[in-house]
Amino acid sequence: MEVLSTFLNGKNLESLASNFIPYYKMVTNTCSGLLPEDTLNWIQSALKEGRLEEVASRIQEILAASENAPLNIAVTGESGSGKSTFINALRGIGHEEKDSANTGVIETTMKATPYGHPKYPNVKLWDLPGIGTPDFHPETYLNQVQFDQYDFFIILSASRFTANDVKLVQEIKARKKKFYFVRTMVDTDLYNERKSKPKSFSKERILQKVRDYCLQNLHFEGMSEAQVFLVSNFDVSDYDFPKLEETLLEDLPAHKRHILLLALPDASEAAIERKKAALREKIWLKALKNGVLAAIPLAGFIINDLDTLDKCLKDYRKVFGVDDASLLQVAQKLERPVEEIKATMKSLDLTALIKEKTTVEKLLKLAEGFFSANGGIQGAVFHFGKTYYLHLHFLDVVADDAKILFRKILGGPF
Ligand SMILES: Nc1nc2c(ncn2[C@@H]2O[C@H](COP(=O)(O)OP(=O)(O)O)[C@@H](O)[C@H]2O)c(=O)[nH]1
Ligand SMILES: [Mg+2]
Repeated sequence: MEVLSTFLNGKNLESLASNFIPYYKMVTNTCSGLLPEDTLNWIQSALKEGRLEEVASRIQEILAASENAPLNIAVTGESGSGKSTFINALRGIGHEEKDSANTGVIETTMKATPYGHPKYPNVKLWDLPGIGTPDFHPETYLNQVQFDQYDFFIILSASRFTANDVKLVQEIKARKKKFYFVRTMVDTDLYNERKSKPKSFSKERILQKVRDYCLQNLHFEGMSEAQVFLVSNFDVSDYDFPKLEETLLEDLPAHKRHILLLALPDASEAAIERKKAALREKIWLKALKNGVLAAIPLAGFIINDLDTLDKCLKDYRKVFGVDDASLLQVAQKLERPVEEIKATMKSLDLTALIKEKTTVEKLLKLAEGFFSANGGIQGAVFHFGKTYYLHLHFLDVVADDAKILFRKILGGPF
């Protein structure tokens, strides 16, 4: 923030330019960041040369692209491998909800069916037809499902991967697309082993056995170097589900990573932290954009009225699944009154959040400290700083609520 305040007060482009990259790196130190290296360098020299309008519109473009990026995920595998259930799990919706992918039905169609993410409709999961027939031709199949529209492929199996799976993957590889092998239903493997051999049962050993078996099989079919993720579609916080999410995120380009990161279910504290870091970067970029614009005479300034703050808080609550509708769903799932859950949340009451004496005092102190450095606080600059901190404060409170809710879902106390 200091970098912005020095600039706003002294309009010192030289210092803004030289501080820009180190500050950006600091803000994004826990996430990988939306701005690629060449963009960072471009912004730095544009700032130095005072091309502020260009900087503002470039940042705006990048923010918009990250919010509107289309992401198409292909999910394939034999009928019964858990495709529909996996898709519902990634969309974070129950299998009995409306718009959920129908699970447990035998496939009859050869068409790919898209399922939009309920909160981020640009993110689409495609239920691809099974590939179980013996005379499977990967080339025809990929053309039929219009392979080029997908960002990557996920190949599911509930037992072992077949020659057809490998044939398909080799074709996907030849077309320079990414693929991931996912072995579903490991909860069933564990359950069965525990039933049949209760004395010698070891979770780790069974999982290792399943993994080795899958890898051996892939090897046998000609896939020597592969990774297999072991998951249960009924428990996305466990087994390799979190690792699968990490890997998908790592492999995507920055603007697509952002939208997937927001769309993934809040199924671990790490996932919640990831979202928080990504949003913190966005708040900083928006502040920088608005700060830069503020230096241009007559440019619009950041709006700080109650309606806008209310909308912003509501948006954060939605992103982290602590909005009214989500809380009601969780309450029903846990069979608890929704009021009881709401009573433990701090992000529900905007007025209280803003009025909270300590918070406001803290904000004012921070803002004053930063903004008085160069003598005198301009009204607009002060406002700007306060809004920036309020946004960060909202983000913290909402993310904390999300963690509280997550622990309750795992069975924590009320
Ligand atoms: N225990 C367990 N059952 C699963 C899992 N994934 C799917 N199922 C069940 O397996 C059956 C087939 O799943 P479905 O998603 O319809 O498979 P699809 O034909 O590939 O779409 C359904 O009864 C699901 O409830 C899983 O990870 N664990
Ligand atoms: Mg299905």
